[in-house]
Amino acid sequence: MLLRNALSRKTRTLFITSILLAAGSSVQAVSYANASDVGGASPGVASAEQAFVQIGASTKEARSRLADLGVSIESLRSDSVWGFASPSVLARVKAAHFKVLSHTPAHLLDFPSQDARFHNYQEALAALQDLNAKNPDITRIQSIGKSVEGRDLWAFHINTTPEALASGVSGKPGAIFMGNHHAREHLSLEVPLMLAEYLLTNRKDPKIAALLDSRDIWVIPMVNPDGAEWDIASGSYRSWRKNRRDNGSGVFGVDLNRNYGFKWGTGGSSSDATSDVFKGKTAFSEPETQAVRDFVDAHLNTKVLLTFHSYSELILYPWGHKYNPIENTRDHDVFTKMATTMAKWNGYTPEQSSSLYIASGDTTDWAYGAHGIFAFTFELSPSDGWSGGGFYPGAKVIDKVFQDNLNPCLYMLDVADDPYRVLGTQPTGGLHSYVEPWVDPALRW
Ligand code: 0X9
Ligand code: ZN
Repeated sequence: MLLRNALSRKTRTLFITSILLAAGSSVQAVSYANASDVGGASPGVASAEQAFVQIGASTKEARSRLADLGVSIESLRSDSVWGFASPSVLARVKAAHFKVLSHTPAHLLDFPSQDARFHNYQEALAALQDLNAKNPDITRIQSIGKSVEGRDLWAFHINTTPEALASGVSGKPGAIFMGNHHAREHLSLEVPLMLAEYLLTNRKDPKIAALLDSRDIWVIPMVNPDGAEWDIASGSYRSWRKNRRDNGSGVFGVDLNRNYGFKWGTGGSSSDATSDVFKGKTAFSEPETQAVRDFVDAHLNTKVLLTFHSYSELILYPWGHKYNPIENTRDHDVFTKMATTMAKWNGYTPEQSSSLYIASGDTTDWAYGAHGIFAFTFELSPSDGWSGGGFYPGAKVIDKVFQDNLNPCLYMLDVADDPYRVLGTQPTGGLHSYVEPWVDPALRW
């Protein structure tokens, strides 16, 4: 029923289930947030409110045009997309003769429950501190910068060489796992956090020990703490995406995944500050993206990077700012081989990110474009927003989503020493027997 791109991958027929945080959730409001403000626009001013809209669009070109106009596309099928649009974005969409098929003010969206297990900022830090306390010999917590509102951006370092741990600099091949660029994508924090926990809990397992001994591992689970806290601070989910940059006139937020400085602003992002895909005033205008940039620039041993987002069950690789594939065919082959291999474990759809829609300024285009890092975006579960809960699938999915993505993460770690070796068809002598070209789905690491 659906076109290739829209179909084979996802029916991302979204629905944003929730906005309201479950009563009794342990997620706490924080002092930073002004709970009387709603959605980053003028409180209570209906005309400034974001809306969740369905817009007719049946090609990737039409979707890219909508992204250009400032729509934050969250879900798509063959004939239309769903996404968020501010009033001014919506006006431009209509002026461009797109059909708006449905329109739901953001505050009317439904809500999930039982989300206490998700980590807020303090809880995420506490979880890292706990892991650090249990594994002080091979872990360290480091701030890589501060958010717009002054929160530390925490990085969790795992390295078995004491000098590397102390200095934060290692000669071992590096892997970075990141989460929560987008505020409402809370599951994208849980998975890297659980990965750190898994690696340390199983540190005596010979296979894991071999990985830990030979890799420089960084987990940066919450790149956008202000936005994530804002999303939950009132006790009701706000479906907030951006950071909390004050753009003036009661308008807040820059889309951090449009703010990286590689081909910044060349499509699929907006200069309208009210847009959910506002690219910021300049490339790397935001302290959060600056922190990631500076961190990666200072860790040139980084070979692979995985940034978690949600949702749709996709494995995305550059380019995202244009439809053309990566020019370096060998690199392109590595990306596609890694993506298809990882997809055999998690069942996600591997594809170039611009097949979804063109978007410039994202993490992976920059990491690969600036540093040649094999950088992937995972769009976690659910595949479908209507039945799956969209950004708010509930805590019940956390364990399965982590398990689905464990082997892909271990594979990323494994191949980090030399990602080009995935092109070989023979056993590589790597740490594991994921022997290409087949992958045994039952393989346990
Ligand atoms: O639009 C995004 O930033 C990502 N999707 S999300 O629903 N998590 O917001 C996808 C980015 C993929 N990259 C490009 N299409 N360039
Ligand atoms: Zn995202």
